[in-house]
Amino acid sequence: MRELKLELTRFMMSYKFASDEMLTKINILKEEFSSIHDYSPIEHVSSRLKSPEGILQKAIRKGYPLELDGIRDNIQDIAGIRITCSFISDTYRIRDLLAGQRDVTVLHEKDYIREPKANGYQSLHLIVAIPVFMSDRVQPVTVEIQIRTIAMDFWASLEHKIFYKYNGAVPDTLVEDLRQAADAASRLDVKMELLHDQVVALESVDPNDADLFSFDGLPPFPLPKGLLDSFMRGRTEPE
Ligand code: 0O2
Repeated sequence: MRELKLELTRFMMSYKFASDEMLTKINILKEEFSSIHDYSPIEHVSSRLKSPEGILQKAIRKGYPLELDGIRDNIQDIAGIRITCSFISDTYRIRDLLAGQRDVTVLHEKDYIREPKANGYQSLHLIVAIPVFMSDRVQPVTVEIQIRTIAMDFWASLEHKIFYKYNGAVPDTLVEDLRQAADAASRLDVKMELLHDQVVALESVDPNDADLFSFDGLPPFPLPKGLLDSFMRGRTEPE
C-alpha cells in the first residue's frame, strides 16, 4: 500500500514538474518579448492539474486500463496550460516558438482555429512531451497546451458554463446564438489584427528611449554614450 502511494505521488509530481517546466519556458518568452520587443504576444497564462479523481473518471469513461502506465499512455491532458494571445498570428507564433525548442516534442496538434468545431469552438491544441529529470529516472511527460485569442477564450468560457448549466443538453436556440457569437468573435479577431498591423506600421522609435536600458524587475538604467558608440563601431567596422 505504501509503495502504491509513493508511485501515485511520483506520478502526480511528474505532471506538476512538466507543467512547471513548460510554464518557465512560456514565461521566459513572455518576459523576453516584453523587454526586448516592447510587446508580448502572450496576454495571459493559466495552468491546471487534473485531480486523481478526475483522472480516474476519465479513464473509466474512456475504458482505459486502470493502472498508471495505461493512464500515462492514454490520458494526455493531466497537465494543462492555457495561453491567451491578443491576435491570431500570435497563437501560431507561440506554437512555433514552443515546438521549436529542443526538449519539446509535439505529439499531436489539433487546429480548431483553421477548422473550428461545429459549435464554433476555436483554439489551437498541442499535446507535447517534455523530459522530467527525477532522482532515479528521466521521464517524458505529456502536457496539453491550449493557445487561443482573448475573444476565443471569452467565448469558450461562456460556452463551458452554458454546457455545464444544461448538463450538455443545450437548447437549440442557445446553440445557434453561441455559433453566431463565435462568428462575431472570429470577425473581431480579424479586425483587431488588421488594426494592430496598421498601428505597428505607423510606430516609430521614441528617440528619448534610445539611451535607456531596462528589463522587467530592474529599474531602467542609462547606457553611457561612449559604450554605445564603441558597440556601434564594433558592429560596423571590418576586423
Ligand atoms: P477540461 O476541464 O478543460 O479539462 P480528450 O477528451 O481530451 O481525450 P478530445 O475531446 O478529442 O479528447 O480533446 P480536444 O478536442 O483536444 O479537447 C480537449 C479540451 O479542449 C477540453 O478539455 C476543453 O478544455 C477544450 N474544449 C474542446 N472542445 C470544447 C468546446 O466545444 N467548448 C469548450 N468550451 N471547450 C472545449 P476537457 O477535458 O473537456 O475539459
